[in-house]
Amino acid sequence: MPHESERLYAHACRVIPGGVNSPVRSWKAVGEHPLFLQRGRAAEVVDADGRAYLDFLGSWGALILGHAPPRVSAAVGHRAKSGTTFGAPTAGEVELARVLVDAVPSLEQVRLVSSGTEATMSALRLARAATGREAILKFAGCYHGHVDALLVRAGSGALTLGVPDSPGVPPSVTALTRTAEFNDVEGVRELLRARGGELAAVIVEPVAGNMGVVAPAPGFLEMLRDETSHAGSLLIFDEVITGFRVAWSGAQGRYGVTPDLTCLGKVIGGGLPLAAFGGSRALMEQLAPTGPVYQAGTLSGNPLAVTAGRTTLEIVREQPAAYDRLDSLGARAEELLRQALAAGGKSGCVNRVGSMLTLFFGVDTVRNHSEASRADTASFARFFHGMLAEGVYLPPSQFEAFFISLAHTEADIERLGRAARAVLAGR
Ligand code: HOZ
Repeated sequence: MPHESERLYAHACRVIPGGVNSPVRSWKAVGEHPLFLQRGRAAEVVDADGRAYLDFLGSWGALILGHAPPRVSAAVGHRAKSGTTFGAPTAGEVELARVLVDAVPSLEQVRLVSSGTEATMSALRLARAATGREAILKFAGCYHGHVDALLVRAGSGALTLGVPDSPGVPPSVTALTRTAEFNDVEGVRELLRARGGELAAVIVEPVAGNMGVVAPAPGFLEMLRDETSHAGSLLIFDEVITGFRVAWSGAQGRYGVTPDLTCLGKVIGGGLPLAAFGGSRALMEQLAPTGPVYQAGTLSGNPLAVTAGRTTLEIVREQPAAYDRLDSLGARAEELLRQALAAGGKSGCVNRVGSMLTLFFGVDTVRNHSEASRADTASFARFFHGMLAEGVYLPPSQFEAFFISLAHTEADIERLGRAARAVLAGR
């Protein structure tokens, strides 16, 4: 392990549990200790020992423009000079809210918060208040942040680290959480017809990103929309990853299915802590102060985060065919990774939606959590370290997504393919 990262990690472990502030970044799923990163520019990151890597983690999907886009950095720097937080409304929040409402079909109003976890937690509270019901349904392998009620058969770190139900989450809280299999169109239809009347909400990542990438099966999202409408429960799309990632209008625009409530995060913060949840005016006005449903935050709508988010979205909007470009870079990456698997004589498959993709080892298809959990995590771990040695930085778990940004070039994608081919051929 590089010297400086090792030194920092040893020091970190004394003052931070496991040396990290979020478990998946500990590399527990792939072995060895994490690299400490010190800077990034466009598609490249540099570790604490000065080694450069081509980055496909992109801060877990937050960096649609890559690292440190000069206009975003300048805008944040400028904003910081005139105050970083007031705990009072600022004009920028309204402008960002306007962009979100205009872009995302389900939104008439949004409330800004600081993390995806806050967004899903608040959306659930609102759904329960609005319907007067308590139970909710989520899908195995979908991850919605570390909200107590949603840490049931969850993806991401909960899946990677083998702790689907965390100690400290009272059984009485999760007793209200029902689970079903992602993409099981007929099974879930039946369940919703029988039990939908008990549910305040069905929450789903419209493209699963936390058991690795899994696209919705044809008809799955449409079925959820129809059946929740009949049952009088709310459909919540967790678009923390997919919002402004798989289309300007999110997965709901890409697939043409409009939920009642939407959670956003990652891209909309332009690399700073910012998230949002929203829906119709009638629902959102049930929140305090217009309504009785309490939700609040000292740093909600933080001026720095709002500036980073607004500037990022402005730049994306100015780029002609930004999402076509992300799609075509993604398609080429998918093709090259498939070829690398075949050339290396390895079994596996590549799942992709736009610029988010996962290379699963040892399985031919992954359509849900049980198929994802059969993936060969040891092969992934070897691949991860092999790629690192080739100068390519991937998410440190089989059950996460590679993210491509607008800073990646065609040459970067070819380099990803060459590295994968070299690693999988065992060179
Ligand atoms: N929730 C992220 C994985 N899907 C991990 C965040 C982090 O470790 O930074």
